Amino acid sequence: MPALHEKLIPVFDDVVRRNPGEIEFHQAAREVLESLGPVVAKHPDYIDSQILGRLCEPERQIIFRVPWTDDNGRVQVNRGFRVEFNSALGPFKGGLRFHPSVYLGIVKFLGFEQIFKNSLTGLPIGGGKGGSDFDPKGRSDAEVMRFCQSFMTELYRHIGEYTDVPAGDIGVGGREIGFMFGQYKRITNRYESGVLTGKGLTWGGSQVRTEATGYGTVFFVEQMLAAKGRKLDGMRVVVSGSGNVAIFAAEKVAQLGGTVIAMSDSGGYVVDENGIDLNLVKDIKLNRRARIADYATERVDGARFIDGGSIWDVPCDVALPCATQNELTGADAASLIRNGCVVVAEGANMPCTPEAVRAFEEAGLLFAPGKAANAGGVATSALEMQQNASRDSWNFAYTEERLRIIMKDIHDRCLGTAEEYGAPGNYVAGANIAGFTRVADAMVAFGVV
Ligand code: NDP
Ligand code: 2IT
Repeated sequence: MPALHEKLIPVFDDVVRRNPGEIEFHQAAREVLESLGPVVAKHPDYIDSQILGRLCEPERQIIFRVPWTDDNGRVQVNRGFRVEFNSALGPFKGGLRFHPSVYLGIVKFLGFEQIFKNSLTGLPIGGGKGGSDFDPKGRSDAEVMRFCQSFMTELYRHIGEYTDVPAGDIGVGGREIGFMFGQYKRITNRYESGVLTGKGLTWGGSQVRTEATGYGTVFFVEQMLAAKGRKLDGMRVVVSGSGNVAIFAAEKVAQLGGTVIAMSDSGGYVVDENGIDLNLVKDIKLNRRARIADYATERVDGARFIDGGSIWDVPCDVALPCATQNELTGADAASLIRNGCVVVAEGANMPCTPEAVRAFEEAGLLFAPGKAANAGGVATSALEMQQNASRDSWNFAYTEERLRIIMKDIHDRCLGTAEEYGAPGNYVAGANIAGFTRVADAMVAFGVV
């Protein structure tokens, strides 16, 4: 592991001591702290005022019981979380994840990342995250509705358009946001559109929010390539996952002339050298909520499904990990490098292990961390809040252009900051430092709160 600045060692030790067993949170905190050596060397006041110590401690953590009844009349009990990490720049903002692997350490890692990501967007949003260990797989719409209603029956008292604004993440899409908004509206007797983002287009949602994370990641890649005088046109792209982020990343790649040759889900991956048929993926994953394995059986001409294995063994020019944390290991990175990959951009949150990121840096690949590359989703959520606040709605083309400009600004801010702090071309350093300083300066201004 790269060394930490001596002033940051106690900060990291405290994170480990105070949050035992929360390994994903330790990993996310360490990644940010490793970048901040040059910042604390230049600004000792950040250490004196304990900005780092305060940043690593959530403002508020809520854990609650979520009881609900399944279709067989049996009572089920899940655990709900909301970690309100930092509100220096605006209301807590970040998604809700429903997945059996969710526990406090996952929610905290995601909430911590969200602080810096949201700061990077330049928009007025703080950082938070929530979710549940509820597994939506195989559940009927009625079961998902009852779960969401029970979840919101507790969560509603903690959120609000000026307080905390949740959205989707793994396992939470338009259907779940609808059930939760309906319950919030009923309990509070208020049509408070700005309390959740990712809403349906007829009831306060924004154009482009569904597409925003994936599209934004590809806009970011476009900028990285442009900085090297290259284009996505003609490149072969591998996208892991086949959920919200993956599907719309793949769609934008195709629009810009690239060819997506492989996608995956938790059961394995499909390779289609002719270019993945996205309409089929959308039908399988979004409409039928089925498995990516079905792609190979339904599209017979040349597509193959690999059960297990690693999607990163498929040779490509561009790799977009868009599924989940730590899905791309050091060994996967070695295989991408060996096969001549030139760009890796994280559509998911922390999908590359620290070993993988180090390997990319050593090999001189272009690597974009999630807090920069996938910030388009939350940025468009902030645009949704803006439209809700002004009771307005913008058209698709205008909103997409706003997203494109935001991603270019984030890209340029990362490169400019990396240069300023002596790490030219290092998007990890640029994203962490630029994200951090904006939050830190607001915290300094507020005094010890
Ligand atoms: P979805 O639930 O829509 O899709 C998740 C995809 O990843 C599915 O294909 C799923 O496979 C796969 N996946 C999930 N968990 C695992 C796992 N443990 N192992 C292997 N595959 C897995 O989620 P999103 O597309 O919204 O989220 C994907 C990533 O992007 C997450 O890291 C999320 O935090 C991040 N993100 C999402 C944003 C958003 O706006 N939605 C914004 C920024 C980042 P299966 O169908 O088999 O479960
Ligand atoms: O990780 C993320 O940025 C998200 N899941 C989106 C959060 C949001 O509030 O839109």
